[in-house]
Amino acid sequence: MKGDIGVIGLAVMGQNLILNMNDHGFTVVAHNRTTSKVDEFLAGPAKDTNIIGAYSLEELVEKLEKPRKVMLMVRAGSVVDAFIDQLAPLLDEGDIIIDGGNTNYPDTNRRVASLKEKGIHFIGTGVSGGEEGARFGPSIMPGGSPQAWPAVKPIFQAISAKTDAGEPCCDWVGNDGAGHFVKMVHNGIEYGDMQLITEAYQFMKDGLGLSHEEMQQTFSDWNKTELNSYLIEITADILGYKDEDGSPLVEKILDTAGQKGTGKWTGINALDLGIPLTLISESVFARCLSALKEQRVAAEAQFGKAIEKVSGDKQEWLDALRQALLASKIISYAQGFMLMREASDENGWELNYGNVALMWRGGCIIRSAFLGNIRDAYDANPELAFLGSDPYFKGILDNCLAAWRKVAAKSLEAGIPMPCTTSALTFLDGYTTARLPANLLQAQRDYFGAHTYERVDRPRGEFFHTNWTGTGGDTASTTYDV
Ligand code: NBP
Repeated sequence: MKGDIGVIGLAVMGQNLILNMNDHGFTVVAHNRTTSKVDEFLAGPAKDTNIIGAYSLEELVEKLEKPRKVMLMVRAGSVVDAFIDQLAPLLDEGDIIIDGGNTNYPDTNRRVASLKEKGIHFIGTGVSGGEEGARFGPSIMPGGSPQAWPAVKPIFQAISAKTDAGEPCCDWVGNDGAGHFVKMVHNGIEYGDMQLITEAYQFMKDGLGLSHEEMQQTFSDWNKTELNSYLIEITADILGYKDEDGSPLVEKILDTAGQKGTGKWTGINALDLGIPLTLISESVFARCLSALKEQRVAAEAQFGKAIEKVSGDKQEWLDALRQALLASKIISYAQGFMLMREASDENGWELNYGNVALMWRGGCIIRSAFLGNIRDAYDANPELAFLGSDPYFKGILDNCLAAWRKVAAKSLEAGIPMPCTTSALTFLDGYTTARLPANLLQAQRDYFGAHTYERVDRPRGEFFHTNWTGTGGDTASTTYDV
C-alpha cells in the first residue's frame, strides 16, 4: 500500500501532525535526516498505526501515491531549501512539496516561482497551535500554487481544528507566500494579545495590589466575557499555579521575554507597506525592552522609580481595565487586517478576510470568540477598511472609550508601562481625527528640504513650494527625502 502523504521532520510538530493524519485515515510515510528518529518514532508513538518509515528521500518518494505530496516540517530557512534541492530531481511534474514551517513569506514566493519552472507545485502553509494543535487540530493557513490545493485540501481540512459549527479552520489563503504571510500576521497579533494581557496583569499587581488568587479569579471572570480566548484562559491558570514552596511560580520567572522573529517580521512589513501597525510593533519593542534586564535594574535604582498605588474602588478599576483591554485588542486586530489588506492589494492575493478570521477561530494560540465576530464583520462587508467601523466593534469602542482613557491616564500617572494599551488609544484618536498636525510637518519639510506641499484650498495632486526665508530658492526637491 502506498502513502497518501510523506512528512519529513520528526521533531515535535512533524510527529504530532503525522499521528493526527493517521487518526483521520491517511497513510503517512515518515522520514527524518537523523534516521534513528524514524526507528524511535515507529517503535514509540507510531507503534500499531499505519505509519510507514522511509530511511532516504528516494525511499520516501518511491512509497508515495501520485501526485506525490511531501510535507516538510523542519527548521525554517536554508534547511527547507536543501530539502527542496534534493527532492526536486526525484519528483515528477504535478507532484507537490509543502513547507509547514514558520517560513518568512518572501522565501515562499521565491520557492513557488522556482519550482513552477520544474513543473512542481509548492505550498507554503502556516501551522499554528503548537504541539497540542498539531496532534489534535491546528489552524492551517495554506498558500502557494493553487493547482495543488485540491489534492491537499482533504488531508488538511480533515486534520485541522473545527469551529463549534464544525467548519474546518483551514482554507486556501491565496497565491505564492499568502499563507505564510497570514501566519506571520497571526503571530504578530499573538505578540500584541500577550503584551496587552501582561499590561493588565501589572496594573492589577503593582497598581491595585491584587493577590494572585484575585488576579486568577479576574482573568477567569473575563474569560466569560467578549474576551473569552485561549490566552486569557491560560493566563488564569498560570496565575493560579504554585511552585513547590506554595508561592506563585510566575513570580519566580525571569522577566525577560524571548522571541523568534515573526513579530519583528510583521513590524518590518508594516513599515515597508506604510501601515500604522502601532500595537504589534510596540509589543515587539516591549519584548526588546524586557531583555535589557541589567540596565533596567540599574536604572530603577538610579531614577528611584516606584509604581504608585492606584486608589479607588478595585472592582471599578478592574472593569475599566477589562474595557481597556478589549478596546485595545480591537485596535490590534484592526491594524493587523489593515496590513493584510495592503499586502493583498500589493501582491494580488485577493485575501478573504472572513476566511482568515475563521481559520484563526480554532486550533491556534489566538483562538477566541472575538474572531467569530470579526468573521461576521467581514462577511457583512468584505471591503471594511477599519474593523472598528463595523457596527458591533464600533459599539464596543464607543462603550469602552471613557474607561480606556481612565486606565491609560492612570497608567501614565502611576508609572505603569502600558505601551500597547496607550498606543492603541492614541491610534484611535489619530484615526478619528480629520485634521492632524501633519500640515505643520509638511511645512517643515518644505522649509528645510523644498519637499513641497499640497493645499486644502486647491485640488489634490497640485504641489507648492514656498521660499520660507526669502533667502532660499524656488526650486522644489524631487530626490532628497527625510
Ligand atoms: P524544529 O524547528 O526543531 O526542526 C527539527 C527538524 O529539522 C528535525 O527533523 C531536524 O532533523 C531537522 N533539521 C535541522 Br534542525 N537541521 C537540519 C539540517 N541541517 N538538515 C536536515 N534536517 C535538519 O522542529 P519543530 O519544532 O517540530 O518545528 C518544525 C517547523 O514548524 C519549524 O519551522 C517551526 O518554526 C514550525 N512551528 C513550530 C511550532 C512549535 O510549537 N514547535 C509551532 C508552529 C510552527 P534532525 O532530527 O536530523 O536534527
